[in-house]
Amino acid sequence: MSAASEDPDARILGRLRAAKAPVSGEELAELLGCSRAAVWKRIAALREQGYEIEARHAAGYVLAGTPDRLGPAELAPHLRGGWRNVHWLARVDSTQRVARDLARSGAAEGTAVVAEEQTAGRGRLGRTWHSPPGDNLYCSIVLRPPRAPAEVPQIALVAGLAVADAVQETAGRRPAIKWPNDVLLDGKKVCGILTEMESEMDRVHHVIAGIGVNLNTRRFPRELREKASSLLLLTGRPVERAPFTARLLAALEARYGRYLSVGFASVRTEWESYSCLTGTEVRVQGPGGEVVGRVLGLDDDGALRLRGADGRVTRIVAGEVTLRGGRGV
Ligand code: BT5
Repeated sequence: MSAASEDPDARILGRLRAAKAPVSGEELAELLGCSRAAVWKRIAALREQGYEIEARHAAGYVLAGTPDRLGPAELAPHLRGGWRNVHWLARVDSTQRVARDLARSGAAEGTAVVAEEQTAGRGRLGRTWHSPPGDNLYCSIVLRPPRAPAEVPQIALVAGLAVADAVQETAGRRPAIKWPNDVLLDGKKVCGILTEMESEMDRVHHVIAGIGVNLNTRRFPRELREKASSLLLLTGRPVERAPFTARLLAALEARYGRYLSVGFASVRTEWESYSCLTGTEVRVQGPGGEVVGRVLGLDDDGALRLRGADGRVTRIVAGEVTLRGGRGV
């Protein structure tokens, strides 16, 4: 799909949206450099996609309603930063797979893939991400950090901070982050982040930051009901998905840019201010076995620091955290 700014449908919709009065077919033809008949065909195609475009006799076209979709025409008016190359798909196995393929064929940093529905949405460690159509955000972004592979886990933390920014701005409430990558509102998981990379020993080819945010889901499958929720369920207000997506991309671009220029220290303090684990007793299931201790915070490089009963401090780089004596989210 072409960049949003070049999309003729986006230009028609942009003109209609900005107009205070009906816009003539002649004016739209001039805008696009095509015939009035070609404009008429495009209008018909937009109606097929769910746009309500009225034709007022002898006056012109009026946009009376837009479908709730994350396509380029809907997203373009909201995008704020430099990342504007957004590929939209109605239905896909996983946006991670599409973004990886784009990255392998040279897609630039900031290229994003957004889908209305995922048929095989992925979590970490082979788990699945519940991705019903139309309600939420499923997004994967290509990043090319000039960093060593060992530093890449920090990017999941940067992404978590960006999601927390966007959730706070939208819900008007402060979310919590559960290390490493869950964003919670009222103790329920509203977002998951999956970062995957392809690299050599000392050089990262690309990182795909995959972000799923439950925006407008009203009903979760039984097995998720206790621990998952959506912004709609928690705030009582539906979320307009296009502005939310634009907000998230802008937040990620800003946070990631600062991380690259200033380093992880720029992320650490703010990340810790969102963390719901600091000071709590946790159990961490990691690649090296189980560790139990009280969470002290993040290390300079993003590792989680725990103090065990014997006073020793352990650094955790990867793993599953559960609250001791309580349930994990
Ligand atoms: C994650 O994994 O939380 C990462 C999820 C990343 C999803 C995005 S969507 C866009 C992109 N494309 C993809 O295919 N993936 C990324 P993890 O920490 O492993 O958590 C997975 C667990 O969360 C599951 O085992 C469920 O228990 C729970 N879960 C599944 N779907 C959920 C949902 N929609 N909301 C909340 N929790 C969910």
